[in-house]
Amino acid sequence: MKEKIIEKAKELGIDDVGIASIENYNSPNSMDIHDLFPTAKNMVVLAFQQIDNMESEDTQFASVGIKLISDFSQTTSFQLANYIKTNFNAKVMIVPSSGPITMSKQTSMPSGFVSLRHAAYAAGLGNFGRHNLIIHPEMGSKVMFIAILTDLDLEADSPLDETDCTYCDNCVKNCPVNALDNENKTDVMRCLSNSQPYGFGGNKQFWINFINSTPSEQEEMVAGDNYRLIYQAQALGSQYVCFNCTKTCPLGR
Ligand code: B12
Ligand code: SF4
Ligand code: SF4
Repeated sequence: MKEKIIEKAKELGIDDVGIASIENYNSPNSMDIHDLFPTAKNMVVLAFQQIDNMESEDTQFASVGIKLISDFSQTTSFQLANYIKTNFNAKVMIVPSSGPITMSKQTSMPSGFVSLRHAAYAAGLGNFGRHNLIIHPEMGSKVMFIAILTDLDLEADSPLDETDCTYCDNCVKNCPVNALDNENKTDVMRCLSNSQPYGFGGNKQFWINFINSTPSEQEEMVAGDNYRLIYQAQALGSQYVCFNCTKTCPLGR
């Protein structure tokens, strides 16, 4: 069964696959998987190599790379999930590449229902680096993940004991807002404000300023560049404009 799933994944263009048992998945700050899918036994974790848009100096062009990989991973994971469901008579649920996330006023920190980094670690697809991201043995830091939760019995892979991180500190030194200064903990609010200036925070601030402006100022605001960038980020779903911690990491092909 496991071999057939891996074979199908490769046929769909998925770069790597690992299996994690729910028992081995340990993300203390995320939801209990059984609250989402009570009979879940395993996670089929899928790894996707990022393309090189992130290296472009044009932030909008860099940003669409994430949108492209996200669309591809969403489609192929759906196809693979359907294959598992149909061929092995299993229940399947997909953890998409970003949402859903908790974004309540109380917790303030965005947190995924399921942590794909911890899932990838449990599935043997890599280990944490100094940038708090998973480093894949071949793809290095330029890799993204999706997971399929299933009630199927599958032989789980083992986590990798060692990290490939060389602690060269490129990621730390190149973070424009020092969000990686403290080891094992990204300063989420610093990263968010720098990497997603047209995301939720920028959008909220725009409307607060709008409410406090005169009608003629408001007209100028909605015709201005800032609003156009906010609109585009929401419409395209590509909100990241900083990739420094990923693109300056020398690991990977
Ligand atoms: C919300 C979110 C964000 C938020 C907040 C992140 C956060 N709270 O940790 C913000 C906007 C800041 C963000 C930024 C980025 N993100 Co993001 N993000 C997510 C999302 C949706 C949820 C993450 C989450 O739940 N975190 C909360 C909990 C789980 O984190 P935590 O318990 O505090 O975990 C920390 C510790 O475990 C620690 N840690 C450090 N060392 C070690 C060692 C071990 C052994 C262990 C167990 C843990 C550990 O690392 C964690 C971070 O501090 C995931 C997708 C998903 N569903 O998982 C993508 C995800 C984590 N993001 C991803 C990426 C690529 C990025 C960015 C590079 C964006 C970009 N420009 O492309 C930056 C990188 C920032 C950085 N260097 O940390 C990828 C990571 C891929 C990878 N190779 O690991 C993910 C998995 C998306 C995906 N589908 O692949 N992200
Ligand atoms: S995405 Fe940018 S701001 Fe966020 S941690 Fe990485 S380098 Fe820093
Ligand atoms: S840039 Fe250097 S320190 Fe940062 S994750 Fe990559 S190898 Fe590790």
